[in-house]
Amino acid sequence: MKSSIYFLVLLTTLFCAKSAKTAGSGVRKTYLLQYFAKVNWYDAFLNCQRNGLRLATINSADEEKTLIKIVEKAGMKNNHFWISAADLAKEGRFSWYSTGDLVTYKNFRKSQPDNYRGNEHCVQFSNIYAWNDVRCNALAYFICEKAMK
Ligand SMILES: [Ca+2]
Repeated sequence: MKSSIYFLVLLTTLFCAKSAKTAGSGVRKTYLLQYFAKVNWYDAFLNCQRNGLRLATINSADEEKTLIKIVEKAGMKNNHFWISAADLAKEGRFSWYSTGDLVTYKNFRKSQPDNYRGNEHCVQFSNIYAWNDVRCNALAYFICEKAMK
C-alpha cells in the first residue's frame, strides 16, 4: 500500500513519466522519462535527486534496448535525453555521476565522443542517434531511474 501511494506521488510530481523494468546487470530498475521541460545536465541531475531518484545509467545493451522501447512507446523517438555519464573530472574518462561508477558499457554514435570545441562533457542518449557528448549547459529532456529492491 505504502509503495503504491509513493508511486502515485511520484507520477504527480514527475509529469509525463514513463517507466519500465529492466533486468540488466542484475539490478532491477525503473526508468522514468522526463519530458515536461528541457533543462541542462546539472538541473536534470538535481531534479532526479530531489525526487528520490537518480539520473539514468545504462549498463548493458539489454538495458539500452529496454530504454529504447520506453522512448518509442512514449512517442519521443526523435529526442535527446540526458543520462548521468560525464567526463567533467577528467577529459575522456566517462563516469556515471549518479553512482560514481566508471562507464564500462558504451554506445557512442560514430565519431563520438568528440569533445567538440573542447567543451562537451555531458552525455545525451537518443534512441536513433545513440550517445553523444554535448555541452553540459545545453537543454534536453532527461531520464531518471529508480533501483528496485
Ligand atoms: Ca559530441
